Amino acid sequence: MGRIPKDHPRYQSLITREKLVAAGELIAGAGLIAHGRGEAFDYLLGERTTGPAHRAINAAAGLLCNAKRPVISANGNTIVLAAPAIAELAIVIPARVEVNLFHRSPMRVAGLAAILRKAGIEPLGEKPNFHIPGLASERAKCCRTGIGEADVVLVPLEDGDRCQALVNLGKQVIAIDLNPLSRTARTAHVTIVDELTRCLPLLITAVSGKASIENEFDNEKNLAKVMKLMCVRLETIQPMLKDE
Ligand code: PTJ
Repeated sequence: MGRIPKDHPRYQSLITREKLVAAGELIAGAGLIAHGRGEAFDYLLGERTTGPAHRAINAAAGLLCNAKRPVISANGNTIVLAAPAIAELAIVIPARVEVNLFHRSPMRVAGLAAILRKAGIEPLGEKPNFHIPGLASERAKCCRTGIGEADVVLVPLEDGDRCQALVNLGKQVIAIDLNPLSRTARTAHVTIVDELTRCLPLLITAVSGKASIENEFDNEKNLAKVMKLMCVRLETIQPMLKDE
């Protein structure tokens, strides 16, 4: 990892990038691109957890606490950036964690599962025996006792096709995605538009307090509020830039 001066104004952001790069082949090439896209949307949010994100976190906690078979689906970016928080969340819910990759290879699955084991949980995913119908990508491969039989699935950094396939299978889907315009964000039942490592501790706290179910939660309306916040932020930044 290259040396990053601690007083760099974007120290945390640079450390996160280095972490992804240092993970080598455990991160898909496309995972680096996905991270950059996430960063761009996070700028528009002001790099903070917004009100709509807090509401989505509560709605997600309600779903997870009341699920019979909750599963957290974890990909390369999620595990490399947040394995300890994913493990903690899985323990407090409690839920199973399944390694499920878009760019699947035995080496990546084994390496990522090992990181989760080090974080204290035994993940599923290394021996898939279930196929998500209607999905051509490698992400269709999963475990019957995990994603296959889950009633609620948490999918951080999901791709749109699989999110739709999980919804078609009758699962309640919770997405974490900084892009409120993505197909995943619009297809999931609850979308937390927030940065993964920022919102996981909040989700753990909400689950620990056994958050009340947000029956009133409307994903479409909540996403519209997020986009409104982004527009307001751009409008308020613009005059500031003109003054410079
Ligand atoms: O590890 P694999 O093989 O399963 O591949 C994982 C990636 C991320 C490559 C795969 O799932 C993928 O291609 O995802 P997408 O379709 O690029 O979508 C990723 C979404 O996550 C984008 O909408 C990003 O804005 C968003 N995102 C990226 N980083 C973060 C994020 N959202 C929350 N927190 C982040 N740190």
